[in-house]
Amino acid sequence: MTSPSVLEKSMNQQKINWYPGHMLKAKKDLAGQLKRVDVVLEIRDARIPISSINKDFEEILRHKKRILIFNKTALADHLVTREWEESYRKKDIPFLFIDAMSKSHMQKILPLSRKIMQQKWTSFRRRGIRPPTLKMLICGIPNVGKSSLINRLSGRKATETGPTPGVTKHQDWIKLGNDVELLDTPGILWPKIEDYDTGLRLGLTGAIKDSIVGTSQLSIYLIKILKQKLPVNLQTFYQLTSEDLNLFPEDILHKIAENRGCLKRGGALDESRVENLILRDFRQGKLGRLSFDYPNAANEL
Ligand SMILES: Nc1nc2c(ncn2[C@@H]2O[C@H](COP(=O)(O)OP(=O)(O)OP(=O)(O)O)[C@@H](O)[C@H]2O)c(=O)[nH]1
Ligand SMILES: [Mg+2]
Repeated sequence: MTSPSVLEKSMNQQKINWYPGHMLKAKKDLAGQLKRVDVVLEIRDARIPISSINKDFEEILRHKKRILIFNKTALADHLVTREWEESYRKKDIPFLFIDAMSKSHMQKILPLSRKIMQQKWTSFRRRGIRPPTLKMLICGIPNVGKSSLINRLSGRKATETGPTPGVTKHQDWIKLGNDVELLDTPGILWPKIEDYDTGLRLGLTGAIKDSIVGTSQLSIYLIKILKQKLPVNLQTFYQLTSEDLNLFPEDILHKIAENRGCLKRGGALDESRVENLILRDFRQGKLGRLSFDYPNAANEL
């Protein structure tokens, strides 16, 4: 079993930053809007379909029409994504695997939402009532691409986006033509992340601030996974030798620092610089497509 010590320690030390009041408020605000919306788009990260589940949503959204949207598929291992699609096909919930950077993926969302509303709208029409505006709420963990998706759907910069979690601070209704409205909401996590791997996966994919988990932990964890899953990419991208790959992750990080000249004045290795470098390379997709959660029973990497 993995020791939860460091992650827990860093989270406990920073409790104030960890579950800020605005997340609790965001959860209440979300629940408060549900009566007004027809369909909820719950966005998850395609690289971590399990770790990006906020169980609080299960409770809040249990009576709502919901579509699960797994975003950032262009960064996920496509074979693993295919397995996930297979597994979701067996479940009784509409879902889409998309990438908000791809225009063509966007075209599936509105037709699916309208299809979900069809029965209700048909009964409206039968009674001579014009179906009202389709109102959709977009929710999910932080930094998963909620606002990017809204911008893509609306074809303009309707809402702010950014690479760090917590960019959207308030709810915001965005009009899409004459008959659709989308509600952007702040990202929400749950108060206590019990599982060590879940915390690190949320950290690596950007849902939790680096300062909370720590760039040292994140980069070591990432190297461990890259060693197993994408050793060739790791080796070639950072000009490592095949012997280097047999080293411990901490030592591989040092090799990368040497190769990339991450040095402090005086020549010592600049650990924080190399940690940030590898995290940035990974997040920009330069190290290859990587999935962390698997649909089969053994979810371990
Ligand atoms: N590669 C890739 N990057 C994406 C995708 N969707 C969003 N991003 C990037 O992910 C980061 C977060 O996007 P946002 O749209 O701000 O995410 P959010 O869920 O609204 O985040 P919060 O408002 O902080 O909760 C930005 O840097 C986006 O450019 C995607 O599908 N693929
Ligand atoms: Mg946002």
